[in-house]
Amino acid sequence: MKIKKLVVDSLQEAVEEVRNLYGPDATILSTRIIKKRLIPFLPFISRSQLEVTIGIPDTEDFSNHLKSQESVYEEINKLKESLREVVELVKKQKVESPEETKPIESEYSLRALNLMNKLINRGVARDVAKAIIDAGCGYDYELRRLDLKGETYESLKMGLESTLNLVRDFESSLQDFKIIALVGPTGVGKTTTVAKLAYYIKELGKKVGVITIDSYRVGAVQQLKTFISIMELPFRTADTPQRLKECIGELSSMDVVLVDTGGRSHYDDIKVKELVPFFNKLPILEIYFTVSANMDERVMAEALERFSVLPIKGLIFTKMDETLYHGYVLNLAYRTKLPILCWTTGQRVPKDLVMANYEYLTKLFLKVEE
Ligand SMILES: Nc1nc2c(ncn2[C@@H]2O[C@H](COP(=O)(O)OP(=O)(O)OP(=O)(O)O)[C@@H](O)[C@H]2O)c(=O)[nH]1
Ligand SMILES: [Mg+2]
Repeated sequence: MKIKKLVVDSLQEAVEEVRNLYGPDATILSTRIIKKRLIPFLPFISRSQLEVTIGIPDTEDFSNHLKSQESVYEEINKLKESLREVVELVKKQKVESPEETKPIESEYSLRALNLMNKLINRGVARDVAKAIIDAGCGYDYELRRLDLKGETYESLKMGLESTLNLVRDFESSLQDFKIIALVGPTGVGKTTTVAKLAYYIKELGKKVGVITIDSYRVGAVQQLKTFISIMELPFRTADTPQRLKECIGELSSMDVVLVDTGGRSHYDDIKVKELVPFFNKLPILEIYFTVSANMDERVMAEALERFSVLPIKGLIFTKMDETLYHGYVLNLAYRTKLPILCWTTGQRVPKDLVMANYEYLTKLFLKVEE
């Protein structure tokens, strides 16, 4: 800041002078009354005047400020230019491949999009969610977009019915003798599910027997034996393929024979392949790949691939209560086209079992996210 002094006759004059000479930012710092001699050698002939001290802000400071502002504007302009180039590039790409870059939003009504997002948020892969929503939508000529065919629940159910396979005729298929075996990775809940299924089939008024080939783990045999004896159902242990065939023969008067297998790490190819001779040439056999719904979907798919040395007939998903991402279940079922037999929803035997049905699945995905 620069300091100047002015001598004026009045404060009014001082204010005007300061404004005119130094602009609106100058300020009066102090004033002092002085005596000015009218005739230099006659000190008693004088008059009073005002000496004003003025503060003038440094012009250099302003220019620096302006300069830094200018460089900010320059930067902004450069950014704008680059942004314009990016936008042009994107537009060009859109023209070159209209299908790939076509925004999905423009194809669907808001409520169809909402539903699709709901599925995606619960782990359903985009392509699977799209297939489900497409199947639950029709073209609305007024909206000029795909819209849900009915209310959300009905439309989602319709979508699921046309895209996913479920074992719907399980009860009626129990007319003839059959063997149902559960295979899958360790600890997913095979034994617990065998016990739940045994109870469910018994409650249908069918005769059911249970065999375990998980004979090398004493605890595992005991666990299932306890469940089955409480239900007063016949139980057998088979440690060789030959013994399994004998046990099946012994239980041939049953409507259903359930077979529990010991869990095998799907990374242990030898252990998985050990199962093959047990199920070789067994008639009327249905093998269900049992997997936990809380597993990563890539691990599920990998495990299924390894277990496919056996003729897998369908899928069972356990521990539905231990995940919110039920989409992984849909993804595996959709991609493999294998039918789902049932889900398990907790540890309680025989309670926590849901035989596959589209209503359950629909409600599962329409539940408000916690
Ligand atoms: N939360 C929950 N737990 C379950 C469910 N099903 C089974 N479990 C539990 O998972 C654990 C393993 O269950 P098992 O039935 O022994 O599993 P497994 O596949 O037979 O195991 P291995 O024979 O060792 O391969 C037990 O603690 C069960 O209570 C389910 O639907 N939900
Ligand atoms: Mg087991």
